[in-house]
Parts: sequence; C-alpha cells; structure tokens
Amino acid sequence: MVEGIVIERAGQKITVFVPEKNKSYRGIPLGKVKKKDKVYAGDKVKGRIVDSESFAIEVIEERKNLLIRPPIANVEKVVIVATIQNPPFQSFLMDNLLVVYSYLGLDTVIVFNKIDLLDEVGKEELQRWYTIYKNAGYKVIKTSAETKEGIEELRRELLGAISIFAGPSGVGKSSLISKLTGKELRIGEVSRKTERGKHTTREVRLIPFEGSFIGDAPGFSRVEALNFMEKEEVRFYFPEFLRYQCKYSDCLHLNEEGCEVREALKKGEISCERYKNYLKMTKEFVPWLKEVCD
Ligand SMILES: Nc1nc2c(ncn2[C@@H]2O[C@H](COP(=O)(O)OP(=O)(O)OP(=O)(O)O)[C@@H](O)[C@H]2O)c(=O)[nH]1
Ligand SMILES: [Mg+2]
Ligand SMILES: [Zn+2]
Repeated sequence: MVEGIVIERAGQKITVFVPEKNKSYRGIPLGKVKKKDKVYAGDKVKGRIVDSESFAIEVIEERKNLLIRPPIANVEKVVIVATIQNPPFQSFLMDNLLVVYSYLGLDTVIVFNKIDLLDEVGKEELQRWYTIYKNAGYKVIKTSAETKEGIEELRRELLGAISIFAGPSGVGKSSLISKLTGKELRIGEVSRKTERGKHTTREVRLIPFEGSFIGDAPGFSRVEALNFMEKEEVRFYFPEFLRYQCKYSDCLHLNEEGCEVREALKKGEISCERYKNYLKMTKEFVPWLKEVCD
C-alpha cells in the first residue's frame, strides 16, 4: 500500500497528497473506511493509486488529535496570527486561543503581522505586547507579509511539524502562507468600516511545505476557554503562573492567603493585561485589582 495524507476535505471531495509521487489525487474511501470513520484534512491514510487521478483509501491511521474548528487531524503546532492595527489587537481572543491550544496539547507560536503598517503609536503598542508575551514564556515573531520581514524566522519555526494558522479574519494568515509556500491563496480585504476581515478563506486545506504541511483555515472571532475546560483548570495554561508556588497547591490566584501569583503581579513580574484576561476568562473578580493594576 501507498501512504498519503488528506490535504483537503470539502463536502464529498477528498484530496490526498502522496509524498512518494509528490502529487495530489482524488481520495475515494473504500466501503469499510466509509462506514467506520469520517475523513478529515490531516488524516494519514494508506491505500492504492487506482489511476493517474484517484487514490483508494483503505486505512485511516489512528489520529493523534482532532481539532474541531478548523476540522483538522494530527496538528502539532498552531501559529496564532494577530495584528496591532488593521484590525486592532484583541488580547482576550489571543489569551483564550493560547489557553485552549495548550490545553489540547499543541505547541503555540505568536505572530504579530502587518508590522509595515504601524504608525508611531502602533510601534509602541507592538513592543509592549511583544514584551508581555515574551515574558510570559511564549515564542513571538514579528512579521510583514508585505516586506517579508520575519518570514525567514517564521519558516524555521514551521519545519517538520504539521502547523495551522489561526486567528481572526483579516490579519494575514493566507498572505503569510502564500509567502512561505509560494502558493497563491485567496486573500481578502479588511473592511474600512468595521476594521474586520471578511472571512475570505472558506475551506480547510493543507499545503505541502518543506516535507511537512501548513493548514490555512477561516479566521474566527470567538473562542472561550470555559467551553473546553473547567474554571479550575485555566490557571495551568498561563505558563507564567506556573513559575510560582503558592501556599495552597489548589490556589486559583484570586484572594487566597499566601498567593505568590498576586505577589508577582504586585512586583510587576506578571503582566496586569494577562491577569485581567485570566479573571475575565474564569469570570472571577478580585477587590484589590484596581489598587494593583491601575
Ligand atoms: N500591509 C500589509 N498588508 C497585509 C499584510 N498581510 C496581509 N495583508 C493584507 O491584509 C488583508 C487580509 O489578508 P488575508 O491574508 O486574506 O487575511 P486572513 O487572515 O487569511 O483572513 P481570513 O481568510 O478572512 O481569515 C489583505 O488585503 C492582505 O493583502 C502585511 O504584512 N502588510
Ligand atoms: Mg485567509
Ligand atoms: Zn496563587
């Protein structure tokens, strides 16, 4: 049997890429596969090349994981793309995405794109957020799909892993993937009026990239950590909180006695922006917030 990977799943249409032939085929799931399992982009499959256009899928290998939005299997890394301006940065969305993907066991990389468009205020904002996420322990890359700044650094980050690009509409996910892979993708405008993208990318597809794959998917504007996990679990996915040992191991870093996270916040070792998003995410409140953070 020949090995392949499903790179596109759109309705009934399945596309299988066969690395051995460096070629894509129309995938036809055989009876036993069809009954047992749905086929997703990212699925590793085995089967036979029937003719120059068709690949009969006989086996779907066990999935390492399956994302729902976008529906892709076996993803290892998520590049979360954001912009500071055009459209404006949404740190709450960013922090929810970081928490959720980390909960799902995926590696995350933050990309601030469109740095060529920033005015003076924007440049300062970028530096501020860059430092916040760096200090929290994330990998952060500044890019421009326009001038290609940072593209090489991003390319190195993607080698050898199935990666997907996530983030709101209009931040330049498809533009970055086009620059990286040389493949033309549908690219949209950011509306002047709403300052939002228009959800130009509609389907999910993986693009072969230096021996691995990059997934382009539609942007999204809402993800909530509490749809994935219990309130008490969110704290495990703020890497900067894990550096501190509170008096009680089940400390939620709210009003507990001996909370070292609160001390770190007071000392400026943990950013107020991140902590405020933690509160918002868990729908909690602390009476001392204004005193410490304003
Ligand atoms: N100046 C500048 N414009 C960019 C950059 N990256 C993307 N754009 C523009 O931003 C707009 C949106 O880009 P897309 O690549 O379609 O954004 P997307 O994130 O794929 O959006 P959806 O598919 O809707 O989720 C297009 O007009 C791009 O040309 C950049 O680095 N600099
Ligand atoms: Mg797109
Ligand atoms: Zn604590």
